[in-house]
Amino acid sequence: MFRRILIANRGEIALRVIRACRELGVESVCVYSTADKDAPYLKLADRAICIGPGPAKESYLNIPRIISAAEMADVDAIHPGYGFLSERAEFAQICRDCKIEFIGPSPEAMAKLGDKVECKKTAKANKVPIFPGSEGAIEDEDEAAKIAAEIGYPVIIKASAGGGGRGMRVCHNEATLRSNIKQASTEAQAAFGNGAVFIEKFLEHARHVEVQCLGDKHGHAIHLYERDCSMQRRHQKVIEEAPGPGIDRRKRDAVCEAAARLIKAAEYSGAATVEFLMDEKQNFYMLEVNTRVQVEHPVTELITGIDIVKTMIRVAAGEELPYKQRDITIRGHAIECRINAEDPDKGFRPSAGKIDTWHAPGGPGVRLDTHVVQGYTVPPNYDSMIGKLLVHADTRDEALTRMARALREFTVGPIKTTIPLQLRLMENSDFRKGGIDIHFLERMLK
Ligand code: MV4
Repeated sequence: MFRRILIANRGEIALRVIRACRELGVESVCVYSTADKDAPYLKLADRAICIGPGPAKESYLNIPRIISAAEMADVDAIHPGYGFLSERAEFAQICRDCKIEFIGPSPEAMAKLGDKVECKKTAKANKVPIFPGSEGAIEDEDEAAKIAAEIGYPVIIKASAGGGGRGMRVCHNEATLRSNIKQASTEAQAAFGNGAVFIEKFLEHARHVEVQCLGDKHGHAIHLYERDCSMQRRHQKVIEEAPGPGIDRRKRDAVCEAAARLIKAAEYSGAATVEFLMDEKQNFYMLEVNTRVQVEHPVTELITGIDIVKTMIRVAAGEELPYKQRDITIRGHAIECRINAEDPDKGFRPSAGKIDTWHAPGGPGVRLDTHVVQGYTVPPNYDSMIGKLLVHADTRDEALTRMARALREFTVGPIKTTIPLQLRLMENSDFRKGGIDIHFLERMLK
């Protein structure tokens, strides 16, 4: 096991990794920007090192500063958390060059799965269902039009290096497809330094189902079942849950086994999430692979009893996965609400500032992952998530009721949060039925 780990992140995920380190008996070194200098979680790390000013480019995204801190603190490994440098293959490569273990996949596995065209090729070769479309990157308009005529409209243009909905265009006919393809490629080149685009069949009504996977450096890969993350707005998830409501046993096994197959084929080590869209008949199609620990990983921890962050650290240190697939079973139902410092009544405008009132919920089956305490000031520099409220119960219905109860206990002020919206959603009859699609929330807010 490692002696000491540097955490190249901030907020609740930095605290989540500090806690995992403490339980593993590993020292933690947290880096921070001046905007986070008073953050209380820094006191829980064994050491905290300032790496620069508030803007992420000068701190949490600044590779030389992070590597300098790692060298100075003499760490064995770096945990990147999510966001920031977590999915940058160059960063994983620099860590390797500096003989610091990157807690995540190899740069090769990251690059292979992070490139959507490459990822789809690997998926296809391993019988993981994908949307029909171009086999690789599209070279010109005529080629796009020919493929679209075969698969039928609507089609969607995506950037191979894009992700999380960036660089996508839906086309309902040949004219719009032709006029969009070049522009999409030019924009992808400017945004991602890679102009490769591809097209696939566009699915209108779908659920977002993603499968949590774990791999080790000895060729093992398992899945920890799925999460449903359909409750989202502008590609920002608002509520996640596990298992996916109403998914049949056979479909569940099929999607989860497909995801684990892909991770194994990529010789992946660490935590990965394979994203799928699922239609009304529970047919599923792979979208992309996230090569990091995700915000919503705790819902999976609650239903499986497995500590995903500790397992990531163990496999990065070279240990074999301590679980076989048959050890993984689902117990009950878990729901997560992402608590954001935003005002849902004002277009989800960020609501940074000092938190004078913070009464956190508790009691049976409640977990709160947050770096916030009463008196904490939310800095304006970063994303607006201030915590994740989770519940676990025997059934989905009990979990929904428990979440409503916990949200009612939660008092935050004077900043605005998403709590009132999430409380409304817990009482929404369509959500309670289960199986809402990815457009539900935006439809409801209109
Ligand atoms: C799609 C799609 C429909 N058909 N691909 C958006 C994020 C990126 N991961 C892929 N996305 C989509 N890809 C096909 N072929 C619809 C979306 C999509 C979406 C997916 C997941 C969660 C929310 C979404 C919101 C809008 C569109």
